[in-house]
Amino acid sequence: MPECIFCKIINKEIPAEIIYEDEQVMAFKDVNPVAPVHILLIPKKHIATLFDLTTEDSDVIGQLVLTAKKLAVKLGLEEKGFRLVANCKEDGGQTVFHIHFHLVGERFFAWPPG
Ligand code: DGP
Repeated sequence: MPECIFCKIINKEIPAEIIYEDEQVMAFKDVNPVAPVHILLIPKKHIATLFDLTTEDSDVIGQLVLTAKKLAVKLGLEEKGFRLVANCKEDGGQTVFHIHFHLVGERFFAWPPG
Protein backbone atom coordinates (compact mmCIF):
# COMPACT_ATOMS: atom_id res chain seq x y z
CA MET A 1 0.00 0.00 0.00
CA PRO A 2 2.21 2.85 -1.24
CA GLU A 3 -0.06 5.60 0.15
CA CYS A 4 -0.12 4.10 3.66
CA ILE A 5 2.04 6.07 6.11
CA PHE A 6 2.87 2.99 8.19
CA CYS A 7 3.89 1.03 5.06
CA LYS A 8 6.20 3.96 4.28
CA ILE A 9 7.74 3.61 7.74
CA ILE A 10 8.16 -0.15 7.18
CA ASN A 11 9.85 0.56 3.83
CA LYS A 12 12.05 3.26 5.47
CA GLU A 13 10.65 5.86 3.08
CA ILE A 14 9.86 8.10 6.03
CA PRO A 15 11.75 8.14 9.33
CA ALA A 16 10.52 6.82 12.67
CA GLU A 17 12.14 6.03 15.99
CA ILE A 18 12.14 2.26 15.55
CA ILE A 19 12.28 0.31 18.82
CA TYR A 20 12.01 -3.23 17.44
CA GLU A 21 11.79 -4.94 14.08
CA ASP A 22 11.71 -8.51 12.80
CA GLU A 23 10.36 -10.28 9.72
CA GLN A 24 6.72 -9.90 10.75
CA VAL A 25 6.38 -6.88 13.02
CA MET A 26 7.74 -3.42 13.75
CA ALA A 27 7.51 -1.19 16.82
CA PHE A 28 8.23 2.55 16.79
CA LYS A 29 7.51 5.63 18.89
CA ASP A 30 4.20 7.40 18.29
CA VAL A 31 4.77 10.85 16.79
CA ASN A 32 2.06 12.28 19.05
CA PRO A 33 2.59 10.59 22.44
CA VAL A 34 -0.13 10.57 25.10
CA ALA A 35 2.13 9.02 27.73
CA PRO A 36 5.85 8.93 28.59
CA VAL A 37 5.92 5.52 26.89
CA HIS A 38 3.86 5.43 23.68
CA ILE A 39 4.89 2.83 21.14
CA LEU A 40 2.99 1.63 18.08
CA LEU A 41 3.22 -2.05 17.13
CA ILE A 42 2.32 -2.92 13.56
CA PRO A 43 2.36 -5.96 11.28
CA LYS A 44 4.57 -5.58 8.21
CA LYS A 45 1.67 -6.94 6.18
CA HIS A 46 -0.78 -4.17 5.31
CA ILE A 47 -4.08 -4.89 7.05
CA ALA A 48 -6.40 -1.86 7.13
CA THR A 49 -8.61 -2.58 10.15
CA LEU A 50 -9.31 -5.33 12.67
CA PHE A 51 -12.30 -6.28 10.47
CA ASP A 52 -9.85 -7.26 7.72
CA LEU A 53 -8.12 -9.91 9.83
CA THR A 54 -8.38 -13.53 8.75
CA THR A 55 -7.32 -16.74 10.46
CA GLU A 56 -4.10 -16.52 8.39
CA ASP A 57 -3.17 -13.48 10.49
CA SER A 58 -3.43 -15.20 13.86
CA ASP A 59 0.34 -15.77 14.05
CA VAL A 60 1.25 -12.15 13.39
CA ILE A 61 -1.35 -10.91 15.88
CA GLY A 62 0.16 -13.22 18.47
CA GLN A 63 3.61 -11.86 17.63
CA LEU A 64 2.39 -8.29 18.08
CA VAL A 65 1.01 -9.01 21.56
CA LEU A 66 4.09 -10.98 22.60
CA THR A 67 6.33 -8.17 21.31
CA ALA A 68 4.29 -5.68 23.33
CA LYS A 69 4.85 -7.79 26.44
CA LYS A 70 8.60 -8.10 25.81
CA LEU A 71 8.96 -4.35 25.23
CA ALA A 72 6.91 -3.58 28.35
CA VAL A 73 9.27 -5.75 30.41
CA LYS A 74 12.31 -4.16 28.76
CA LEU A 75 10.95 -0.68 29.49
CA GLY A 76 10.42 -1.49 33.18
CA LEU A 77 6.62 -1.46 33.12
CA GLU A 78 6.20 -4.82 34.88
CA GLU A 79 5.46 -3.44 38.32
CA LYS A 80 2.86 -0.80 37.43
CA GLY A 81 1.57 -2.23 34.16
CA PHE A 82 0.57 -0.61 30.91
CA ARG A 83 -2.28 -0.39 28.43
CA LEU A 84 -2.45 -2.05 25.00
CA VAL A 85 -5.07 -0.49 22.72
CA ALA A 86 -6.27 -1.16 19.18
CA ASN A 87 -8.64 1.48 17.80
CA CYS A 88 -10.99 0.29 15.05
CA LYS A 89 -12.68 2.59 12.51
CA GLU A 90 -14.62 5.76 13.30
CA ASP A 91 -16.15 4.98 16.68
CA GLY A 92 -12.91 3.40 17.87
CA GLY A 93 -10.96 6.52 16.96
CA GLN A 94 -8.79 4.92 14.26
CA THR A 95 -6.97 7.51 12.14
CA VAL A 96 -4.31 5.40 10.40
CA PHE A 97 -5.76 2.51 8.40
CA HIS A 98 -2.97 -0.02 8.94
CA ILE A 99 -3.74 -1.99 12.09
CA HIS A 100 -1.67 -1.16 15.14
CA PHE A 101 -1.57 -1.57 18.88
CA HIS A 102 -0.73 1.41 21.08
CA LEU A 103 1.49 0.39 24.00
CA VAL A 104 1.16 3.21 26.53
CA GLY A 105 2.65 3.40 30.00
CA GLU A 106 4.43 5.29 32.76
CA ARG A 107 1.18 7.06 33.64
CA PHE A 108 -2.24 6.03 34.99
CA PHE A 109 -5.11 5.52 32.55
CA ALA A 110 -8.68 5.63 33.86
CA TRP A 111 -11.34 3.13 32.82
CA PRO A 112 -13.87 3.40 31.27
CA PRO A 113 -12.73 5.97 28.71
CA GLY A 114 -14.60 9.28 28.76
P1 DGP B 1 -5.03 5.69 15.72
O1 DGP B 1 -5.70 6.99 16.01
O2 DGP B 1 -5.36 4.60 16.72
O3 DGP B 1 -5.22 5.25 14.29
O4 DGP B 1 -3.48 5.98 15.93
C1 DGP B 1 -2.62 6.45 14.95
C2 DGP B 1 -1.39 6.95 15.65
O5 DGP B 1 -0.36 7.03 14.67
C3 DGP B 1 -1.51 8.33 16.28
O6 DGP B 1 -1.35 8.21 17.69
C4 DGP B 1 -0.39 9.15 15.67
C5 DGP B 1 0.49 8.12 15.02
N1 DGP B 1 1.10 8.55 13.78
C6 DGP B 1 0.46 9.04 12.68
N2 DGP B 1 1.35 9.30 11.72
C7 DGP B 1 2.57 8.96 12.21
C8 DGP B 1 3.89 9.02 11.66
O7 DGP B 1 4.13 9.42 10.53
N3 DGP B 1 4.89 8.58 12.48
C9 DGP B 1 4.68 8.12 13.73
N4 DGP B 1 5.75 7.71 14.44
N5 DGP B 1 3.44 8.04 14.27
C10 DGP B 1 2.41 8.47 13.52
